Amino acid sequence: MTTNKAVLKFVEEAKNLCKPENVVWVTGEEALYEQLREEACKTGEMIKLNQELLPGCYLHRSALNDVARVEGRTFICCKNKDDAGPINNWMDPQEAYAKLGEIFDGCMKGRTMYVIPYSMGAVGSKFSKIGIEITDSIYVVLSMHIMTRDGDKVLEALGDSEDFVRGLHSKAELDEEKRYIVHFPEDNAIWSVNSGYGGNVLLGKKCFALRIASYLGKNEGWMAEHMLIVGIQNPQGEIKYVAAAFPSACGKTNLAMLIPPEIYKKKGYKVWTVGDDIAWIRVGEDGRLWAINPENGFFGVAPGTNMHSNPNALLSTKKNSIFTNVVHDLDNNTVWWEGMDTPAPTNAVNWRGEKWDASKYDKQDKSTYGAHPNSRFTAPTVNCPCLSDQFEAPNGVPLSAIIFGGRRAKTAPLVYESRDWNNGVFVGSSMASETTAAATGAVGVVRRDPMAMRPFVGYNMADYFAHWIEMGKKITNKPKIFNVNWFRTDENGKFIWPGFGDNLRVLEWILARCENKVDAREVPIGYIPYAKDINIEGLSITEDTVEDLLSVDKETWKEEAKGIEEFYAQFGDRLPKELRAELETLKSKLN
Ligand code: OXD
Ligand code: MN
Repeated sequence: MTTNKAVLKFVEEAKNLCKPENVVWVTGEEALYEQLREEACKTGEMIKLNQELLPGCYLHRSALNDVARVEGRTFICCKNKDDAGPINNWMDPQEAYAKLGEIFDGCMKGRTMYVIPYSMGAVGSKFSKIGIEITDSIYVVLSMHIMTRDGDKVLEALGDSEDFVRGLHSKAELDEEKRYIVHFPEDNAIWSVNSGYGGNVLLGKKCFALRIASYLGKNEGWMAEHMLIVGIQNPQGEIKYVAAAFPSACGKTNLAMLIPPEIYKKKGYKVWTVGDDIAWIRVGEDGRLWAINPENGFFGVAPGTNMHSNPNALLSTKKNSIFTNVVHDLDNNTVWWEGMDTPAPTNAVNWRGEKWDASKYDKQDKSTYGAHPNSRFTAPTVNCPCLSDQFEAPNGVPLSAIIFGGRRAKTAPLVYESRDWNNGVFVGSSMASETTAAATGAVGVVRRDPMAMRPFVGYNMADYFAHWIEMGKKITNKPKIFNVNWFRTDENGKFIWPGFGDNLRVLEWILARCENKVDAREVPIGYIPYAKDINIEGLSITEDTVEDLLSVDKETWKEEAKGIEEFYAQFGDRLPKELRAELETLKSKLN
């Protein structure tokens, strides 16, 4: 426990509102987690898996109506509606407190309220920030234990300070109609109710480390980004770090844990994971950008993860992990999902908790799936075989490059480099991708997703763009900004680029550009590689295919420029003039 008055007041107020039967503080002692695991297994909230094959691992099933983030029910509640901007849902803070207050009132009757002190970033580092999450869900307590640094050591680091994010969560009745994920950036507070799905309830992640932190970053002069951080070690042993933003489910975790192709391995290339989802980025004393991963675990999408696509992610889940909404293999009490490289179990239960017949599986028919397409694992970062030795570095790692990307079948080339910082911000601001299963709503529709932050900016997106432009003025030693697209398709809709580990070939070009070791060709959208400079040794594609992958079709891009202009229109005068100018430059270069 603590004597911190602000923490005690926060807990007291939550107690008075939610009226739990009792209150348990998460101290960090293993005995408490063990007791909670046992309790969750008794009530059916979790299933203990085969402890020989998967030590410390559990299976959880969410409610059927509660399997993804709910962007339509996610709100930014600041006093002035314009400060939330045209992309976010907005609610007046007083109205939100009143409306949710009613839902929270008495919602924990007969239940235990858990108080989780947690740190985003290494405990005590000046890069880190502290949160307290109050919840009535054991699943949340145990998942936060994996995803963050939690317990008494965090309260010690907090001391008497009032500087912590106040997070209140209740699964309440899991009522979809009363489900709200609400942020109060001006009060450093998050209220989440009627959901039990990770992205809505593990408040340290999207809610704090992106939405609230992006707001704090704007005010304090740093950046909270939806980016992986990865280190590439060359045969000389030098490691260069890049941060990359992709919309949800574009293979971010795969890139963060990339396995070099054989020929690269032989030469001595290695890849080190710092983070797979979120980066907090500051300007260092040396004028470079430095990034930390504020999380302590991976909340990865299970389907498609296998020993070929991402062995490091799969191996990360082999102990002390929680699986949500995957297939339960009853024969050996383990888990399975679509895209696993072992045969489907014959005696199994699907994510809905029903007996599952794998032989009826039909890709076109979701009702036949064993695992939910957005089923997840929560795995400790320490399990990752390629975890960077800089993972705990209090000041993070220096960035050589920032990479944006998305899923574009035709428009964007395999890779291009922006002309300078502001042009790079333009590239990030106009990013687009096809929607995926990570968020509820239509799948396969193209949507603009600036810096992959569309669902995660805690204030007006136009001001967020302005913040990027402002940051550029402070970085004396700027990383270069690139855009990649692994997802170009041929006339049959097949991916042209092999992707996965072979993406290292593109990263190699990017790093060579950062060190001025390779030339590039100027095209209207920026600089692209000469095809010969993308190493295709050992691949079955030819230099002509690379030429194709790098092609920039002016007519397609004129359409793209129109799309950007339409997207920008909603920001009105708040859009930074620098971005307007970049758009005009693009248009004139295309003519
Ligand atoms: C996620 C996401 O990381 O949806 O879960 O971006
Ligand atoms: Mn994400």
